[in-house]
Amino acid sequence: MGMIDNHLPTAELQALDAAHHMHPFTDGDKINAQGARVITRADGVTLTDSDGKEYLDAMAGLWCVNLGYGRNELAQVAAQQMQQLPFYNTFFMTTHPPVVALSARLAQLAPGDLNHVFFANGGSEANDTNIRLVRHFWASQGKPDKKVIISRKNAYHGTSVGSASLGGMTGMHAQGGLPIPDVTHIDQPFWWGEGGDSDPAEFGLARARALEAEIDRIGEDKVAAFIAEPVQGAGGVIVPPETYWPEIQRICDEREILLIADEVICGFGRTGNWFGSQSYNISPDIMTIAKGLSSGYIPIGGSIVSDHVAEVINSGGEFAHGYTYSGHPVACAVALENLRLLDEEGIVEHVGNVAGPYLTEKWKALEDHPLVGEARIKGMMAALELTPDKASRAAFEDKGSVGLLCRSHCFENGLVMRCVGDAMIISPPLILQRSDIDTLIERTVLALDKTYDGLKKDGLLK
Ligand code: PXG
Repeated sequence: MGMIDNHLPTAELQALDAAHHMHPFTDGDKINAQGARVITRADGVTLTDSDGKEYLDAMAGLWCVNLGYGRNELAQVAAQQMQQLPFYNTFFMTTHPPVVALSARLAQLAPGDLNHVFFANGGSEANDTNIRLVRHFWASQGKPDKKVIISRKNAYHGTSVGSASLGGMTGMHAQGGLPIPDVTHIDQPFWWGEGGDSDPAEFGLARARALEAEIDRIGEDKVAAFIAEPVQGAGGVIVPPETYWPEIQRICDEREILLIADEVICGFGRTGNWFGSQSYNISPDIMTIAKGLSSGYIPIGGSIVSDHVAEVINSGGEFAHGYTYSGHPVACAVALENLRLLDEEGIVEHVGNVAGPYLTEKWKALEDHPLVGEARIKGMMAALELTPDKASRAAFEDKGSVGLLCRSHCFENGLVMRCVGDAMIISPPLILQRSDIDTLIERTVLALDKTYDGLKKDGLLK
């Protein structure tokens, strides 16, 4: 019924896609010449393409399908909500049951006094909300100059003009004249790539103290907030040294600035707790959420804010901000059902106590492979740094090419794994079972072996 099941042949789909569809973060000429991979269905942790080939999806879509594919409960809830109330807005003194229920549930799940939710359609929009929220928060207390937001180099916070400015990716800033004014970026806690001779603990402290130095440089009376992902995702699954977050928290406690934890990837079980902030003992004033909130089944995101922030914003008159689809009833109903399933099926505990530890053991063992310099993992997000020389933590000369090569071997082997430069990245559905993890590791090793053999043949290794 209405499903695009008997689709056009692959080549025709590719030709139409090339003619009419512009892809995000893609070289247009390249994809149009090569033809896009067409994914037609998915179930559990497995994707199927238009030629019937199956892949283990070790990226959970785009870091989001936490619950795995094919959960009919979510489809049913969406259909019911569409029949009962497909849309109504939450502007103009109005609300509806799904947005009320989801807000209350998120307040329950979120740590500390994070009890109030402002909804968006994804992470970028939510971070745009945060920019306006934190600046308005200080301005409405008579501090309009307190508007600088400190972020980090190589952070990812979205692609709208505001959220991409918060992000620290120079390639993105170069397109479109970013960042917007009053956003600055400090160095990231990336020991493998930038730690030099220091030990990781010492390096973590130093990189945290860069925040203190930046606040002093700008002047505390001009800084509104610091934003960071508990574990950087798109930047390459950068798991910070254990010393990093306690020191950041100390600085945020001592200084009069707000702390925004961007939980778009880390939230909803990914790190073994409901939120990455809990895994690192962080007490944010605002959390950005999206992705796993609905397991990617429908677009929804938001900002969960503390009692104090909400109090100030609420007492400041009208906050002139919001999206047509803020708190969309169908999206809220689906998210609520997703949270119910994550909870009732013990999936966060499964990550913390079963799948996470098992994957960690297997992933860490990949450090024995001649191509792998470091295997990093937190819960169910992980990276492998590929290197031509482990001892010196050297990078490949043609940066990024080895990662791409390894990624193409993964596709051949029926494994979807992403590369960030020459780091291989996974962020699988949280429902992964032991046997799935064994398959994932087997296919990873096969791809690493093929990559290694190819490099050796070409004389690119020491
Ligand atoms: N914050 C974080 C931490 C994210 O990872 C966003 C905000 C933006 O969310 P939306 O829903 O607006 O996309 C993200 C998104 C990648 C990749 O290639 C990562 C993201 C999005 C697209 C690609 O790793 N993360």
